[in-house]
Amino acid sequence: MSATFRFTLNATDGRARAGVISTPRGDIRTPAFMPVGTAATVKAMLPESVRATGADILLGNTYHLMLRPGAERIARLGGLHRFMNWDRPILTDSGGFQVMSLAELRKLTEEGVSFRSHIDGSRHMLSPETSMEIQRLLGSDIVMCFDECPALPADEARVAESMRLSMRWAARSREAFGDRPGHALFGIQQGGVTEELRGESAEALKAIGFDGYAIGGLAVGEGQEAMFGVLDYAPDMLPEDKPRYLMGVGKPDDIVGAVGRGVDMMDCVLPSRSGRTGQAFTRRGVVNIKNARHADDPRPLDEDCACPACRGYSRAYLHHVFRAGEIISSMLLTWHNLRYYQDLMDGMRTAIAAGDFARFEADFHAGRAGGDI
Ligand code: PRF
Ligand code: ZN
Repeated sequence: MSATFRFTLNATDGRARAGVISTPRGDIRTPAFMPVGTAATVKAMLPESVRATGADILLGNTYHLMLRPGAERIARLGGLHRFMNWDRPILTDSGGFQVMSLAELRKLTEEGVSFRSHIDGSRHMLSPETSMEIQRLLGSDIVMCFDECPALPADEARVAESMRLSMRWAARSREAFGDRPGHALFGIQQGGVTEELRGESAEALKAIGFDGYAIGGLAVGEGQEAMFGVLDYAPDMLPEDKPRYLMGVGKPDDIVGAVGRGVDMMDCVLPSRSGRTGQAFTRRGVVNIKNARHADDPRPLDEDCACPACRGYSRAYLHHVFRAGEIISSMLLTWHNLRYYQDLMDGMRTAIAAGDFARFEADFHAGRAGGDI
């Protein structure tokens, strides 16, 4: 690992951890939530607004950006940071997961995945080598290994075979990534919900050596109980002195449970996507702003939130602009949801530093138990 990319663990409380990932583009306070900026934008938000919610890092997607507008074009225009006007750290996912969920006519071989674009039907190939090259062209600060995430339900033999392919791809990703000071490469553990396979995957990744370790293959339909079951052992299989990233998670209670089990980083489309469908996360639970009972409600979405949507607008207004299909509805609800997620992370970081995480978790669940909001 380069001296310019460093993880410092500042406090632990039970299995929960608080620290800082230092990068040349700025610090990432952990536990960290990464808003998703798939197409070089966090939808409905200006980058400075995303920063104002408290985000230290964004997630971008190799799959979408290679198809549109193209990695070479972004490189010619000065890289993804410059292109989207976000100068802080960016983590990019490697594309394999998105190919499997979005692309058409996929063909998986030892070499990689060939597929047709879901946008225009054009043919493409992703492999560990091409994924590393695209993420280099984008200028990503944290590059993810090229992996395969089996669709669930899948039998254990299929999950084992897929995990072993991902581990061979992890070695090829490491080799193709090379030595890039200031940039990090994260491995991705697979193995479904089988402890032995998770262990085998962790050993394979540690033998290769990465700057951080992701837990992949979860939140793919197994349910929270099964996911927490895996998180009861999976983070402890990974190096203590490197960041641990749970990919594609999750709802607020998933996030609190994951942090309590030793996860340092997460990403999810939920706060931004829900903002566009009228769903708001609050300290007292989920509010569906389209519901008629908000039509005359002068209260803010969340009394304890300092975001622009809660400081300046009533539920009645938010209900009206959502029903009217006004663009400001997506802007305000996305801002609120991202702020809620970042406040949640900040609360956890503070609680871990104070040795108070158990109380934080109890208060979090009690606050949401209130019923009708
Ligand atoms: N692998 C990659 N990206 C991902 C996942 C994975 O397993 C998941 C699973 N929740 C989300 N995003 N590369
Ligand atoms: Zn708010």
